[in-house]
Formats: sequence, structure tokens, C-alpha cells
Amino acid sequence: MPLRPDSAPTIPGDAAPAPVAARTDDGASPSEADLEAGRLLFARPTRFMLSVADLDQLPQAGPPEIAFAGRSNVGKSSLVNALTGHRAIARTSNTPGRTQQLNFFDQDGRLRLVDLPGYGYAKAPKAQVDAWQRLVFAYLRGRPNLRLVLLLIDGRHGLKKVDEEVMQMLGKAAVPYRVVLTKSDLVGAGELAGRADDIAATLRRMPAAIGEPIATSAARNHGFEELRAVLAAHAESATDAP
Ligand SMILES: Nc1nc2c(ncn2[C@@H]2O[C@H](COP(=O)(O)OP(=O)(O)OP(=O)(O)O)[C@@H](O)[C@H]2O)c(=O)[nH]1
Ligand SMILES: [Mg+2]
Repeated sequence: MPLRPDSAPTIPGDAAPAPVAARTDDGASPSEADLEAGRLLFARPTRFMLSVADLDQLPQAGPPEIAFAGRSNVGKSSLVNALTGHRAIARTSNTPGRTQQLNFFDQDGRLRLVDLPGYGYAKAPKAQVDAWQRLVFAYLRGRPNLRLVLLLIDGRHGLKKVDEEVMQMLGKAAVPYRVVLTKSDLVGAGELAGRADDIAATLRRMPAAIGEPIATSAARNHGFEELRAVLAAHAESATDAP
């Protein structure tokens, strides 16, 4: 995993980096053991911790964090729900701009999931959009125990300019990210495969991008075994957890 450069800005709420994960997430297909680790981790309870509207409200450093980032309405909160097997631990909506704060969820004391407000939503008042984006980007660039960003891309639409800007920002900050395609139930298999190939080609020239896109459908509960395995590779081991 790339190391964060010393010059990277840090933000309040953190001290030492979290311990190194037991295994690395190198983007390869998960083994049976990885899948089992994912099943076990997410069979354990998920607990909503807090919502944060400002950087100085961030919780103290704890377990490794995985952030769910992407354009407004791409399905970030739905992904948190499907991944953790909850109907509505994270609030979802048809109306873009539903999630307006950073929402932290604790996964069995071993991992934290961070559901972010969406970027690229032009219809809210500009001052509000600017404030969300500043908060999200500052968190993404400067959180020392952020281990992985899941960068969600709508399977129907593919990459937009703003997604590539976020990829470049994550690359500069040396924050590893993995692309997750959402709403695969709304796209034909051939079209989805073509879109995944196009994105994979872009990712190959992006620093800090890990592996191939993972296709998911929260509506059909598809793709979550692999995603759970990827996340489990970043969790503190069961014996480290309190
Ligand atoms: N068909 C289908 N709809 C989905 C899927 N995932 C999310 N949706 C729908 O997409 C809409 C937006 O989902 P959210 O999870 O609220 O999206 P979000 O990215 O958290 O949105 P913001 O918080 O506004 O940035 C909701 O109406 C969801 O029901 C999916 O896999 N398939
Ligand atoms: Mg949301």
C-alpha cells in the first residue's frame, strides 16, 4: 500500500496511524479464506457512531476507516446498508443530496465505515454544495487512518469528469481507492462489462487505484461477498479488537 507522503496535510481528530492490516488488499480476486473473513466480519454487528458536519468533530483515531465516496445519488448509503445487511442503518433517498454529513459506522470495533455526502450535485444552494465538498475533500485528503476509499460509479453512466478529478486528488494524496460500480441491475450485462473495461483502462494510468471495478447491486444484493472480503483485508484482526 502506498505510504502517505510526509507533506500530506493532516486534519484534527487523529494521532498515530492505525495498525497495519493483517493482509494487504492488492486487487486480486479474493480467495475462499478472504471470502470467509468477509462473511465473519459482517456477520458481526454494525453500530451507527456519529454524524459529523465539521472537521473538528471527527472522532479520535481508532480502527481503520473505509470511506464511501461518489457523486450524489450514486448509491453510497444503499451500499452501506446492503454491505452490513441492514435495511436503513444509513439513510437513502431518491432525492440527490440526502446525506449531508459524514456518517461513521463501527463494524465490530475492527473497522469503521464512513458514508460521505455526494459530490457534483449542482441543485442545492452553491454555498451548501461548496461546504459539503470542502468537508469531504479535506477528510479524504487528510485522514491518517483512512485505509481505502470505495469510489462509487453509477453502472449506467460510467466515469464523469468530477470522478476523474477525485481520482487525481486521491492519487496526489496517496490514498488507495477501489472503484465500485453501482445499480448493476439497471444495466445489461454486456454494457456493464464494457463500462467496467473502460474504467479499468483509465485506472491503469491512475496512481493509488487498486484492482478492477467491482460490480454491485444493492437492489439485488449482488457483489457484496467480494466487497466484504476486500474490506475484511483492511480490518484489525479479531484479536486486536477490544
Ligand atoms: N435499482 C437500484 N437502485 C439503487 C441501487 N442502489 C441505490 N439505488 C437507489 O438510488 C437512489 C440513491 O441511493 P442512495 O443510497 O441514497 O445514494 P447516495 O449516493 O447515498 O446519495 P446522496 O447521499 O444523496 O449522495 C435511491 O433511490 C436508491 O434506492 C441499486 O443497486 N439498484
Ligand atoms: Mg447518501
